[in-house]
Amino acid sequence: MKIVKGDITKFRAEAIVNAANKYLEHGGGVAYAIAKAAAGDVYEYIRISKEEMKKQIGREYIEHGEVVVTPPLKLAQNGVKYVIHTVGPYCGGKWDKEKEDKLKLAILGALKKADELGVRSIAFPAISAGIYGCPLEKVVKVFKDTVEQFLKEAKNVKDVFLVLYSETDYKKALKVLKEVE
Ligand code: AR6
Repeated sequence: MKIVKGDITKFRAEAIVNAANKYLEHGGGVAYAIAKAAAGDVYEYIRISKEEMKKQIGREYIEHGEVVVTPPLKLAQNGVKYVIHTVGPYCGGKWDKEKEDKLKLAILGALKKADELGVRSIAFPAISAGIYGCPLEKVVKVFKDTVEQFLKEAKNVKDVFLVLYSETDYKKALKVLKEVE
């Protein structure tokens, strides 16, 4: 697992993960950025996402751990084959075991789907660490633990990246890794 600084919409990986909400509305944050970069028109990507959710899940919302896959459209130019939408917990600054379990499910759901699709490289944003207000340090720690455990049994996924958007978050994330190693 590698931590990198950058914009996930410019990142080269076979799959990129979206930190979505349960309705796949892509109204802000990284979700908006991915929808815009993929389709140009955000509403068009929301429409595609909802249509795929109906087909793949059979409902108009997803639970933590459930994921929806959408085509990369313009992101194909970065080598992206799939966008995998997952929903993390809402924290609002609070953190407890329940949030941790929901975050684990969200990360694992995306990893398992990628593996099933034959993906070798996958990039994640810091799920729930933005608008959903979970502490970045906790998110990074859960991410590292979940990925390491998953990679022991993965068939196809080899490279997992955590893409941090701001310099501050990137530095914080590196510090967490140093502390736990
Ligand atoms: N590349 C990488 N990371 C980014 C980018 C980018 N282009 N843009 C933002 N981030 P957030 P959440 C970081 O709020 O907390 C949306 O409206 C950002 O700095 O996108 O899971 C959804 O539709 C932060 O560290 O996701 C949901 O309603 C991380 O991505 C809600 O927000 C996640 O921030 C989900 O909230």
